[in-house]
Amino acid sequence: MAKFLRKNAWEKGGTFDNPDLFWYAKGVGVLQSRSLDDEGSWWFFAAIHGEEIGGGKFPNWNVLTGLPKVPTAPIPAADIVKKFWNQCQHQSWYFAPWHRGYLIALEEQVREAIISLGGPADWALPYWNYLGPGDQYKIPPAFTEEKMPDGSANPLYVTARYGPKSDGNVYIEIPPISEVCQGNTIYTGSNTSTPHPGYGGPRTRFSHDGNVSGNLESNPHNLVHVQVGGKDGWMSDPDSAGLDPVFYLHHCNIDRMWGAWNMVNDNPVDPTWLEGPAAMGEREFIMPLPNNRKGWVYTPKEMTNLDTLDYTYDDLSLTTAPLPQKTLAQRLNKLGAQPIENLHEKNMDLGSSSELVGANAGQVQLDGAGTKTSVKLEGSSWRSVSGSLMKASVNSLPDQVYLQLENVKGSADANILTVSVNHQLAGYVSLFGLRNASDKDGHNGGSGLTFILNITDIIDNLFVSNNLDMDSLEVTILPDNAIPNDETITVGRVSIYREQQKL
Ligand SMILES: [Cu+2]
Repeated sequence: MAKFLRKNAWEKGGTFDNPDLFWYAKGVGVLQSRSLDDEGSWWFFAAIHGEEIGGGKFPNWNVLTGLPKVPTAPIPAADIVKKFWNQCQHQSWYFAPWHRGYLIALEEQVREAIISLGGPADWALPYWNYLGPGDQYKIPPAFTEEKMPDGSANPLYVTARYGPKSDGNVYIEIPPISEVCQGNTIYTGSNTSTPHPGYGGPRTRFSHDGNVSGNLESNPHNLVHVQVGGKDGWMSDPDSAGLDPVFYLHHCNIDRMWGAWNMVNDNPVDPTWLEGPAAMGEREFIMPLPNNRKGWVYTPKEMTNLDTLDYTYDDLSLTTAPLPQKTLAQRLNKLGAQPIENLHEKNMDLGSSSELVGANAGQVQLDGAGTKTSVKLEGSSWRSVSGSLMKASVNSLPDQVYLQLENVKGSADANILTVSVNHQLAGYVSLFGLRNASDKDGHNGGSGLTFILNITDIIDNLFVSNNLDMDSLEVTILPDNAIPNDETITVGRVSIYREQQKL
């Protein structure tokens, strides 16, 4: 039996009548009263996630506006900073396990503070299931009240949280946010329902920022961040996100989704994943605990199974995403392939046989009104796509087709791009992490973010309507929010790939 049960934050209407939220606020208040250089402080924990928002050396957070006031001193000793700060794993197969350990440590710190105030010894971090029914797409009201019920300041209240329209109304838009990622059956790699690089992210080394997000990280995770934060909100940038108390409820839900996914899918067994980057001589995953401020070191292997940890969730059912078998059967039917039977294998791995079938002329700069670019298709490889659709059957699976926005660069994360191909919606991508990924002096050399969208359905529609014989595809990229005059967002190249499938 797990000792601690993480429950839905929207219980009791998401107000302070929910004891999990009431005590979370109280505990956060204690952590916020500690100084920046205290390993058990709110500010120290936010810096563990990331603090390089000013782009130089600390006090980077002095660029932040809004309440509560964020301290920028006293800075801990250099070796402490080096060991703990700027640790979060993004665009990486370590994304889920690193954040699981981070939440466990934060939860222990908050629980210890709650107990010191006479609160419940079994308190656990609640989750915000923005994809749940009813009002749950809205931020729980306890986060938007200026005051606690007794009239004291509410530690969960943050002013720099602006919502999807950047007007202060904080909620999650569904779509673009969805649970589609839960249908991917492969942790690192692709299958018929969701594109590369799999559910959990691409194989990387220690990856404080990177290039391509896995499906869980991409949607819902990245999209929720910029929808909550909005323009200049703390949640919109990984180097300030950990300052907002709602961050941990968002990540608690992401952790719950991973737990639910594990009810039917397996994590990697590759030792480089299980042992983590420290086994390769890189930084270790390390968190200060209340009784161990020097640090608890953990590996993905220790995070892989909820049964071996001391917490669980009141709800680990997530079944809205269609199973890949079902999607493949539907697809074959649509393409006129008969009969569909024996479609029971669980993992339909696409393998690594992908081929470039076209690219646009080169870099494009995004425009607030939408940017159009033409992707020229290469004759022979494009004919392989139509050929595979023509002879589609259970024994000869049709190609998957992907659109790639390569090396997207810019200075602000708070935007979502709507991407269309020949006027059909291809998908949405969030620019969370863009500033970091574009920084030439940053961890990733400034190569930007790359987004991969599965456009197989669009291609199937063109095929079924007899319109696949063409020289180019028209791609439109429309930013959600206006791009200010002093910012530019560029896309290095727009390309299209085909990938063969096998059962
Ligand atoms: Cu996050």
